Formats: sequence, structure tokens, C-alpha cells
Amino acid sequence: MDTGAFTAAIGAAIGTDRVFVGDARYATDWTRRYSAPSCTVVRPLSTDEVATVVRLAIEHSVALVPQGGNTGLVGGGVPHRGEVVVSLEAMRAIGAVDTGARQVTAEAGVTIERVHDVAGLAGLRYPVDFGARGTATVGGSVATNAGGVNVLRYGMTRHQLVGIEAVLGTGEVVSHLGGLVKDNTGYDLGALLCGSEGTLGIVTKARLRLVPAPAQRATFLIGAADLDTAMRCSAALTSALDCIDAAELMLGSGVDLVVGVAGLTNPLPGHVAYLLVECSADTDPTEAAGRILAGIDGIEVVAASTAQQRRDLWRLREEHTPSINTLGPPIKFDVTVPVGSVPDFVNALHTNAKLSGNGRSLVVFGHAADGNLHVNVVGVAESDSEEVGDQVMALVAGNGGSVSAEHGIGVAKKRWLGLSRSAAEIAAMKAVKSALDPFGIMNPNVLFD
Ligand code: FAD
Ligand code: 2HG
Ligand code: ZN
Repeated sequence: MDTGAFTAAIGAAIGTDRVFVGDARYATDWTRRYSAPSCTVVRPLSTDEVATVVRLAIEHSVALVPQGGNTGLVGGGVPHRGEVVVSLEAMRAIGAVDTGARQVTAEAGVTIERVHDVAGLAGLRYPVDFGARGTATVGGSVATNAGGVNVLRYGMTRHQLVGIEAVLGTGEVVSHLGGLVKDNTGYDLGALLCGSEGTLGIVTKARLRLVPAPAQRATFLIGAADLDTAMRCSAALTSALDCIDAAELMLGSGVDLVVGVAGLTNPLPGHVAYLLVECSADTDPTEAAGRILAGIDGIEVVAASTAQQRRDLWRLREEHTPSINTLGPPIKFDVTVPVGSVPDFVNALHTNAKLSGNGRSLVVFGHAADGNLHVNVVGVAESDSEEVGDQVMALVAGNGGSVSAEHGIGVAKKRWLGLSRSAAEIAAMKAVKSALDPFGIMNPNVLFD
């Protein structure tokens, strides 16, 4: 790997201003678990420039790490062994919304929040949403097949992807942005690149599906006496109503942490478990939801009646990730278990002596209706992280769950990929990787060893 010669070649080919030594912002991940003081960064402005970068990387045997907003939580967007970061942050163009087709094409560096804003101005909505919306990018969210809070109603990023443009590890450009919804013409390369975490190529543009924006929205917080009751509320609402956008699970200890760190107020203090529910429809969904919750004992409910109250309720949920970071770099697990197993799984986590006590803090929350739990353990020495992970993943596998629900494998979960994927599946994935990245330059430390 001759990074010096590569840097000079990039300077000559696309401009010396496109390549520089980036500081910790590019070299350290969001959790601060994976970090280097600096790294070489290339910042292309177009798909052609990305293709040039990849071809020169092949020529100079330089490994690349694509990077968008660097909000990934599995260490996949930062260099580990001297790889060069390809930052897509300067590719920020977004096209006009096609309101008839309900689609928009955005460059990789466009933030999720900007897609929301542009869709909103056209009276539509981009249904992928999560706390990092202001920084996370279209390219990163496609590369990780990001989930978020609206998956139960609209699906993951892959469900919104109508077309893609990317530079493969071969240096070739594939572009399929025509927006045809019905298009059965062989392999779906967009679906394949979605969730590939930068290991097959660099996404430069995506054509995204938008949905109608319902006129009425209701947001409410449910305080429950126990976890079973909170999960019963989620199941009752989601099985009876098709207007539920989000059903988010929090525990009393997590809400207390957030209230303390972020200076918020919990309008329903003292509950063991909480469910934050949002629904939207053409007519006010409050009454329908209220009728269902009226049949459930052991809960208190507070509804947001202003936009500010809605934001305040959401902050109780979305401040979990930043608040956990104030305790120290967390070891993060992002798992799915069958929805019916959530209470037993969470209880088993809390009674496991390796996960809390002795200076370790355990914070669990997640997307209740998807059975997607975010298990954060803080205070673990890096040398103990595999042992801690083995405890969590054994419980996940025992419950028939997945070792990664929405954040991906990155470098953090490689050890446990075999718990969720068979040897035949992993061999097929490696064959795809060899075909599309024959020189092994695309994010080589991610997904597989
Ligand atoms: P990066 O972090 O820059 O990169 C992530 C991965 O994608 C890396 O492997 C990188 O190499 C690859 N990559 C980036 N850009 C490209 C590209 N153009 N082409 C090819 N590969 C690329 N995730 C969820 O799924 N649901 C959530 O609810 C959620 N909430 C979050 C809340 C907070 C506060 C934070 C900090 C993170 C959250 N995340 C969530 C994780 C993260 O935001 C997502 O994974 C997001 O999709 C990453 O986007 P990014 O642009 O920051 O990508
Ligand atoms: C969320 O749902 C994110 O808020 C982050 O996926 C999860 O911090 C985490 O563990
Ligand atoms: Zn999440």
C-alpha cells in the first residue's frame, strides 16, 4: 500500500484540494471505541471523480473506506489499518421531487434531514427516520440499510430504494436511476449494495421512494408498570391499527439517565417501562389509539398537544444514544429477537452479572414493534468486550434472534456473523465480494475476517 504515491496521483488527476490529511473527525467513530489521530481523506465531487479514486486505488493497492456522516455505530466507516477514507460529504446535490412517481434522486452526501425537508416541501415524506438524521447521509444509510423508528410501517432503507448509482470495487460505474417500480431485469444491484457496508463499492446516488404525508399526527408516551405491559400496548396498537408509525421502548433507568444528562422533564416519572408511540392518518388517530389503550390496565398516558411537546417526548427517546456516550465509550449491540421474547430477553440481560454492576452500566432500549433492542454496556475494558458480547449474543441466538438488526456488522460484530448466517450464506457473500471487489480494496476490515 503506497499511500504517498496514491495521494500524488489523486492530486494530479482530480486536484490537490481533493486529498488531505483528515483529523480525528474522519478517523474516530461516533462511539469513540475505534479511533486514530488522523488519516488520509479523499473528497470527490462527482461520480466520475469517485471512479478515478477507485481506479487509482487499484493501481496503487490502496484500501478504501467510504464515509458519509460518520454516525455508524459498528466501526465500519473509519480506517483500521491505514486505509484511505473516501468522504462523500461534498456530493450534496438533490434533484427535484417527482411528485407523480413519488421519488427523488439524491447524491450520497445529502443528509437524511435534507431528504425529509425536500420531500416535505413537495407535500411528501421520506419514511426513513432516526436520531442521526442531521448528519447521517443517503450513501451511508443505503450502505447500512438503515432502519430507524418508522420501520414497522414503511420498512428499512432497502424498501425505499428504487435505483442506485455506484462505483464498484472494479472501478466500473453502475447506474440505474430510471425509477421504474416494476423492473424485473435480473439481479437487483441496488438491493445487493444496500447493506453491503462499503465492501462492494461506493454509492454515489440513490433514487428514493417517498410516501404521502398524512394530515394528522398523534404522539403519546405510555408509562407502564412493567415491561410485559409496555409490550402488550405495542402489540395491541400495531395489530389493530395501520396508522402506527413508531412504537419505541424505553426503560425507567434509561429515561432517568437521559433526563439527568440532557436536562429534560419526564412527564410520567416513576414507571418501569415506557412506550413512545406515534401515529398518523388523514383523520385524527388519537381516539382510535385511545380506545385500544383503554382496555389495558397498569398504564398512564400523556399525549403531546403542541409541536414543542412532541419534540420534548421524542427527545426522551432520541437522547439515549448521546446520553450513554457521556458514561464512556459504549460496547453496542443492536439485536432483534422475536417480539414475544422481548420481556424475557431484557430480563435475562439484567440478571447477567457480566453486563451490569462492578463498574459496568447496562442501558437497553429500542424499536419495540420490530423486536429490535439496543443493548449498551459501558465500563467494559476492550480486552473484555468479546466475553461481554458472547454473553449477549448467546441470549440472542438462544431466542432465535439476529446479531444485527439495523446497524450492520462493521468491525464490531464480525465475531458473531456465523450465529445469524450459515456457512453457505457466508460463502455466497464472499463470492459476491470477490466478483465486485476482486482486488480487495473496498473496506477490507468490515463484515468478514
Ligand atoms: P457512515 O457512518 O459514514 O458509514 C457507515 C457505513 O457505510 C460504513 O461501513 C461506511 O464505509 C459505509 N458507507 C458510508 N457511505 C457510503 C457510500 N456512499 N457508499 C458505500 N458505503 C458507504 N441506524 C439505524 O439503522 N437506525 C437508527 O435508529 C439509528 N439511530 C442512530 C442514532 C444516533 C444518535 C446515531 C449516532 C446513529 C444512529 N444510527 C441508526 C446509525 C447510523 O446513523 C446509520 O448507520 C447511518 O445509516 C449511517 O450513515 P452515515 O452517513 O453516518 O454513514
Ligand atoms: C436508535 O435507535 C439507534 O436510537 C441508536 O439505533 C442505538 O445507541 C444505540 O444503541
Ligand atoms: Zn435503532
